[in-house]
Amino acid sequence: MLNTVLRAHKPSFSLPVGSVRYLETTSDIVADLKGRIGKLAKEKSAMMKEFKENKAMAGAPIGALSPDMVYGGMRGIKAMVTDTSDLDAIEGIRYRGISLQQVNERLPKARGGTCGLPEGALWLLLTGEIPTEEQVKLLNVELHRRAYLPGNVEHTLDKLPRTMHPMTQLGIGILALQPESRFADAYRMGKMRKGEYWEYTLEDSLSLIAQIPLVAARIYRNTYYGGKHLTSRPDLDWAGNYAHLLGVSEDEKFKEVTRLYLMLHADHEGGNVSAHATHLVGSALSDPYYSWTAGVCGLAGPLHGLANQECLRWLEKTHAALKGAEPTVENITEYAKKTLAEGHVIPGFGHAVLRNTDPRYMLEREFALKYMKNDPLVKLVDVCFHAIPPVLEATGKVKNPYPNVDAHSGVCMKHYGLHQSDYYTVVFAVSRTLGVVSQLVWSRVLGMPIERPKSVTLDWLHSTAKKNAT
Ligand code: CMX
Repeated sequence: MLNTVLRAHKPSFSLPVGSVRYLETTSDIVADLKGRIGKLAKEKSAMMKEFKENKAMAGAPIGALSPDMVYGGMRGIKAMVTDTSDLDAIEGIRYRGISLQQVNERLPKARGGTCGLPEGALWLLLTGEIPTEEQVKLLNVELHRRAYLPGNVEHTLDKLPRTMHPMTQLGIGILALQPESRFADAYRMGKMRKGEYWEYTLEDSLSLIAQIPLVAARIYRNTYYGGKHLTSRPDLDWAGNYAHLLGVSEDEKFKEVTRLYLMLHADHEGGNVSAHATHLVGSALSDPYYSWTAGVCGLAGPLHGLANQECLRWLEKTHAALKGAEPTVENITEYAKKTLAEGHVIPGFGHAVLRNTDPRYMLEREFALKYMKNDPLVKLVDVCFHAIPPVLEATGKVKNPYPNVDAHSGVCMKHYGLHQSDYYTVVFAVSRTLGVVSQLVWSRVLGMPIERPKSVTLDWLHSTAKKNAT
């Protein structure tokens, strides 16, 4: 059924050390994927065309702009188009209009599993359709075929200091893969027409998705297991194989929680730091490897992706401070107040857009209460769920006092032996690759231009606001 050919590629420019191989794809599943994206593209392109032809529609107001939005991190400014997912302040993230709860229920599962497969989420993000089991199976075959790392990339990763933060290693690893980009190669050689940009972006995206678990697992095994690596299992799905490569647990539930985690974190619309950074860099026609490296650097920030590592640390510190006492709403309330009084945020609570408990948190909570409810940290998370929102509400300034997904993820991972919290954001990044590359493909489908917003000086903002204030 599949007709995929690996061939040695002979590019015209000088290559770094190592064997760079390109994948020439004519597989039925990639053709199927492209066909479905193409079908949706017709519908979406018709909308774009209408904007281009109808000046009144293109210039119609869609919201007012005020100085607090400009100096306030651009909150509330509707300034990007991202079709893959949409974040509702109350319901949480929806992949192509479908709530995460529904996505989890409707996506194909691994044999014996209950969690939607993340590669199914990729299909949904790209095409707007829930894939069949057969499509997900074939997509996995395709991803396994693309799952290799050139020797020079392995060498680069293996030579990094073990003390370097895993996210720094990940950024280097993805950038080291950049010479694999078919998009960059085709652009450089002038052999790609504008209408074909998205197909090359899709090719790179699929390869990057196939490669990133290998990079991430290599970083993990180099950093914490003395460079002893495991080999991929082609019988496993994308996330199950990643869990296997990490090698922390033989428990099938670890594979299942990894599938859940990678499905839940796949996409979070376009304005968050890592997605926006990826989109911005991609808008300069930098290829997916360059673009996602930029996003990964943003994900490494403590107010964004790094929060899940901070979160586990905070829970561990709280657990230690209890000195063996059971967590209660009373003692956790006191501890949370102390954290605030010391001038720290409570990691895992609050959100820039959400105004409710994160549904991703609820799905992880459901899993945790089903499979690990006696774990002391799970018990602590459960008490935090009840104790912390009133403490944050009482500050009078926190817009969303409820937990976000990071408040639960670390505990689920630690339960199965993945306890190195410095590594957590890498797992997040593996998952988020699915969303950001889907967004890149769609930016190229829709022919989005280079981003170049206008900045203003503070003097201009101040004097204009003064003049216009009523
Ligand atoms: N603990 C203490 N204070 C908090 C808080 C928390 N969990 N969440 C918000 N606040 C504070 C803010 O620091 C801000 O204080 P100042 O006015 O003194 O600066 C005030 O409440 C208002 O903030 P906000 O409008 O409610 O939230 P922001 O949009 O500014 O920030 C976020 C959102 C996520 C950075 C913030 O809630 C936070 O720092 N949370 C803890 C870190 C965290 O969990 N990050 C992961 C987020 C998920 C993700 O993006 O992936």
